[in-house]
Amino acid sequence: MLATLVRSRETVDMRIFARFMLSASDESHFPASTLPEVAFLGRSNVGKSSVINSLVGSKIARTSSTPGRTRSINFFEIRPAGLPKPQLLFADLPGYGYAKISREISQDWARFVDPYLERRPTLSLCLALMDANVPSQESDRQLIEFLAARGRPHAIVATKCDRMSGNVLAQTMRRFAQDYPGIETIPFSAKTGMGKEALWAQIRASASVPPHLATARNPD
Ligand SMILES: Nc1nc2c(ncn2[C@@H]2O[C@H](COP(=O)(O)OP(=O)(O)O)[C@@H](O)[C@H]2O)c(=O)[nH]1
Ligand SMILES: [Mg+2]
Repeated sequence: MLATLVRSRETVDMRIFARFMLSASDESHFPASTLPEVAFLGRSNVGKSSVINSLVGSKIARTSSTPGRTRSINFFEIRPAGLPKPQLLFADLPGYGYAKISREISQDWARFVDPYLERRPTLSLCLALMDANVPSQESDRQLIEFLAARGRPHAIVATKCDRMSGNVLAQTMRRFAQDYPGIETIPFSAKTGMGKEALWAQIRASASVPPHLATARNPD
């Protein structure tokens, strides 16, 4: 009896299924607000799509080495294996912060990103991604101020931490704590999987999704 129980625990399917829903460049195209939603924000090339792919364990969000390609909000449905329905949505937002395209981008922001961040009723967590390898950016500070001013729950994901040694990483995390006091900051690497469990825990806590999402592991 016990052996059967143990075996069945071991074979619980922990996979995450993610499905691309739609790409919206206008408020009227946003999907219905029926599930808790997590927004991924940050400068172009910071690693937004890579973080999403790493969390769900498949290449669902398109990554690019050309900055500023995403000019719309890409929505994904997230469903843990064994549950019949999606439990939450991920939203991959357009990047900001590249001078060359900043005017177009800021028009996009005014037209549909600001309204999204201001009014989306089910938005339960905003993840502000910041490259751990580059100094603190004015545009990132502005984003955090924007979110704080609107009372949106937010956390920082420090990306590409595989590029630094343990010492430098510790220093960098102290710098984040100084620059953004009181804001949860998760060191992350899409390459090594560092921070993946911590980020899932944060997402689960904010979205109140079933506990096994937090410990979900994907086959390599
Ligand atoms: N070394 C390293 N490179 C990364 C990591 N995450 C993303 N990148 C690289 O950074 C570039 C931009 O990534 P992408 O996810 O497309 O960024 P986005 O524009 O914010 O969606 C790509 O060349 C990725 O391969 C990471 O954790 N470590
Ligand atoms: Mg992207």
